[in-house]
Amino acid sequence: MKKIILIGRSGSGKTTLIQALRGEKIHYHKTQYVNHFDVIIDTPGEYAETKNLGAALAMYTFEAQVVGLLASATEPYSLFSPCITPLANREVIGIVTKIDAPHAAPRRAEQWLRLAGCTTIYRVSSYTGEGIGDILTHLKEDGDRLPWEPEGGTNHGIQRNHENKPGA
Ligand SMILES: Nc1nc2c(ncn2[C@@H]2O[C@H](COP(=O)(O)OP(=O)(O)OP(=O)(O)O)[C@@H](O)[C@H]2O)c(=O)[nH]1
Ligand SMILES: [Mg+2]
Repeated sequence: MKKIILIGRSGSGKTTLIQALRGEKIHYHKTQYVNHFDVIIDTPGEYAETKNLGAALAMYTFEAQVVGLLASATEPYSLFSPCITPLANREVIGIVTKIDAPHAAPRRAEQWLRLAGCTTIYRVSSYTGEGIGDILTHLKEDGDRLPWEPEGGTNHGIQRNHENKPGA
């Protein structure tokens, strides 16, 4: 699995997303996944909210292959300035969280992430599991087998039905 670092304001759902990505409700194949799911870097929201601490985040992105910028569908304003993604010398994806929440506005959050420079954006709910499998699929590398893929199978075996995905 590619290593991802999650960045977003405090309360945007980073830690909860990590729990959903780790899929506590399902059984992973230990030999393939025990380390792979230790490749998510959680960061405190305060780092993204403070100019000086933001520099620390920039350093941590070097530890990851993919940077995940989070914006919750319930956020009243965006933390991210326009066109910031080129600042990270890594692939940057956008993740809209909390799409299940009452009064969620996922389209607005997605537009903010696009403005920040993200071209690939996933909408997820860590509560219902919607979209979680899509992020895992994005992070998959050759030789990785995701939990819903058959043993010895190929990519053709991926089921897009999120009922079979972690957290569902
Ligand atoms: N409705 C809903 N609430 C969520 C979801 N994900 C997280 N939350 C809630 O949002 C709150 C903040 O979630 P955290 O995962 O702690 O947020 P964080 O980004 O790690 O926050 P910091 O550690 O302070 O930076 C908690 O009360 C979660 O239960 C979601 O998918 N849907
Ligand atoms: Mg947290």
